[in-house]
Amino acid sequence: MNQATVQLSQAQRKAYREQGYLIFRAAYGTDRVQSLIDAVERLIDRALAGECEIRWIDRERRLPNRIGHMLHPDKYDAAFAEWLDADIIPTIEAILEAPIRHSLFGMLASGGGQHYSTPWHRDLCRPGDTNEEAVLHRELVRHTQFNAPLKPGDRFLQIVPGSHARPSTQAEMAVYTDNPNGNMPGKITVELEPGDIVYYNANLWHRGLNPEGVLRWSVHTAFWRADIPVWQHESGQHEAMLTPGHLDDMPSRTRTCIQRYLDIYPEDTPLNARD
Ligand SMILES: O=C(O)CCC(=O)C(=O)O
Repeated sequence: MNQATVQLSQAQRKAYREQGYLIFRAAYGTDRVQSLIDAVERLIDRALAGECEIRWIDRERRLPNRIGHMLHPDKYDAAFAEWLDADIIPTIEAILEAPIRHSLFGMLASGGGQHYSTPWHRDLCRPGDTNEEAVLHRELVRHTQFNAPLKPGDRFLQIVPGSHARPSTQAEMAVYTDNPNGNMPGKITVELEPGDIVYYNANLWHRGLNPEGVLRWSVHTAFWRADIPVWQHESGQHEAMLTPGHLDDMPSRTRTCIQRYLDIYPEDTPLNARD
């Protein structure tokens, strides 16, 4: 599938605004999933050969830890960009109803029986802060992030649907401050298989939980509307992206998204999205 444009239904638009997430089942085929797995395997080969650096859960067993910046020259693979061009960018432009720019592109990885969990959090605001509601409102449809699993049985992302659009409740604040790895009221577990993808607002209360360290490879990526200047948490990529020739070979939508990141890179210190 190479989609020039994607149209969301009214129901999908409403669900994304109100619930803060959208799941697409079998959004692309097994060939695409395999091409991404092959690309990660090539990345692992390069890391083992000392051509790029990644963190490991177990190097001998080819088990990488979370990998960041997979569109930078040392980790780039054409398969990543071809997927973004064909399947991802048109869908995100439909969700955000606007042209978009690159933000982050990496992979969540677990395995080898190593416990993995992140505490409950919202990425782009300070829970309980006086500006929490204003920031949540500002970020309703300016960005999205996604998890796209490459391995079966991805049951590791937990979210509280609808929480991106309202201040934190007292019960949520109690979990956040007293027991951030505990049970969050209203949580659901997002159940995905390879080819499925969940797009979600980064201000949903969410966490990753894989206590048994089951094998997980899930591409985890963010995009912003093209007119939003680069924030502190996504800054520092311009030098890598400006490596001579790097953008030239990329397919056009991906190259354009990265060029927009470069074009809107602030001259002064980038702002913190939580302010
Ligand atoms: O493991 C996950 O799915 C969640 C990751 C996450 O919350 C994060 O990187 O901010």
